[in-house]
Amino acid sequence: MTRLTSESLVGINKELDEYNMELLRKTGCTLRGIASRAAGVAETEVRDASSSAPVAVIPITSGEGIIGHFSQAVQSIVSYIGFASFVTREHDVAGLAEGIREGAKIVFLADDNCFVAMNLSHRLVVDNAEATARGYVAALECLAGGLYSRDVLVIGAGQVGRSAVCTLKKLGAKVAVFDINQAKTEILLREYGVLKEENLAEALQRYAILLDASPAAEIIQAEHIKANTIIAACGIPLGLSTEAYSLVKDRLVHDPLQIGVATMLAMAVK
Ligand code: 2YJ
Repeated sequence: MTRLTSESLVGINKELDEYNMELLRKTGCTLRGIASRAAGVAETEVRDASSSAPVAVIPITSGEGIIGHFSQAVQSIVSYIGFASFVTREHDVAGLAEGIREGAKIVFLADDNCFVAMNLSHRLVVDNAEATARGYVAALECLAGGLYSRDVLVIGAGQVGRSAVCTLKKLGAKVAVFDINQAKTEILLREYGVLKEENLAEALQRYAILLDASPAAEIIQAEHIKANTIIAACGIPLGLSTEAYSLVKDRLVHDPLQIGVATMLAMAVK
């Protein structure tokens, strides 16, 4: 995950209802529905857990430090899914101690390299990269009306892209991967038997179902968008040109944090 900026997070809490409606309109599923599907739990199970698992979000100052609005945005998403939640007043170790003292059963915390949710009762650690991959694959599945035997192009073979490949394979999709670093694609070819695409512009002419997990901007252009193109784009920044975006926006799922965090929570209650 690219380091988020406070500008991209500032309005999240106020816009969750609107975003939820947008997801429902595009995919037929709500944020909680997508997260539950991604985690492999019934939505009722997530709802039931919400009354017994208070959540603390702990601001972490290490490395590049606190990102303005980050903890508040995470907390607002957790709260939107239905869980009692709070941001600790203290940071770092003192924040963790405060969260536990105040009764948190699940904690969220992130530094520059790692973003996790931990269910303290279940001794379970959920990583944001895996949750984001699973969440976006679930969103893509809803957008596509199923992925079994469908051709899917994954762009980017970093942590999220690799995890998305694994999830897509489990769903029976025919997966192709492009990464600017071909050594990374080679590993996925050996591990999962994916198809290796070497020329992105050319590959984009052939695929209609895309999962963009790359941090590159402007890689998807208007000429790549077909009437049936659908895109789940977890990469930041969004990899579409302005024109490509306007052509596909009703068949595109993209956000800075919401699907990843909601899926972390659904995976953490399992
Ligand atoms: O607590 C804070 O405000 C900050 N320490 C949050 C840092 C958020 N971390 C990131 O944006 C990292 N790029 C996350 C990397 C996760 C890799 N899977």
